[in-house]
Amino acid sequence: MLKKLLITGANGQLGAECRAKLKPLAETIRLGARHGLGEAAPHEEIVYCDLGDKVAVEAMVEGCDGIVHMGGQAIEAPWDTIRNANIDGLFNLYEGARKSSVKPRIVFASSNHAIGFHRQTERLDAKSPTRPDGLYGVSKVFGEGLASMYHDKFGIETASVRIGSCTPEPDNHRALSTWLSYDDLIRLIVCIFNVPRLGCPIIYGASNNDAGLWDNREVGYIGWQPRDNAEAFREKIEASVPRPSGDDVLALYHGGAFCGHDIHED
Ligand code: 15L
Repeated sequence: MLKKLLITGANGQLGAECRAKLKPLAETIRLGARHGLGEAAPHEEIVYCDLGDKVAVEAMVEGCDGIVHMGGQAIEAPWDTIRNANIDGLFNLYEGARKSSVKPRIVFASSNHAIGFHRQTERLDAKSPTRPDGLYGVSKVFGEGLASMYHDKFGIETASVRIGSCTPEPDNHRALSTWLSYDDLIRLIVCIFNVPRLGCPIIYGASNNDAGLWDNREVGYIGWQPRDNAEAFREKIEASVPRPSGDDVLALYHGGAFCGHDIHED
């Protein structure tokens, strides 16, 4: 059992899910966000900080033997926003980990948008080249690189999870391939903290979807077996969501709509 698990972005959709379900993993859960965490339960500590604030982030990380980093900018945005949260913010987090009195194991919420410009006709694994589909995707590639460097140089273990579409249920045709159920996400995080030697793997965060595009055989040693399958929602989606045409980015690329976004200026 972990002594202290930090969940960043704990007020976000996935952070809140982790807050609700990861209690059995640690004696104490430290929750980080800029605002909106409500009352702390007896096993919780609340820390408000901006990821761009180095001193505050290092203090937040100190003493945590596990980190689930869900914080940061989660969709495409102007560069300043991405740089503060996902570039400077992630560097601050890893510097906190390097300087901490305990070496944490980290789950980094990377994204499918690190490989978003690969065509959906290709199946990808951890060795496939990155192919980001926007500034947000580039920041996730940066994060994976940072994790790799802190592993090689300082022995800090990170699982970079390229999360697909993590929602209560898949809600469009692309998500029939990219969906990750909340329960499979939680099961994955538990496996990441329980495996004796983690290393620094890339893991595709998708459920056991019949229409899946990603191959996780390289990380079989983690013992994660996703159980949910987006196929159960196919009929509902076919009946309620128009199918994108074959030349629509939604149907062409792993990253879907993100591939069609322009650079966001302020
Ligand atoms: C992501 O990385 C986003 O954080 C999320 O909002 C979804 O857009 C998801 O990817 C997706 O590709 O469905």
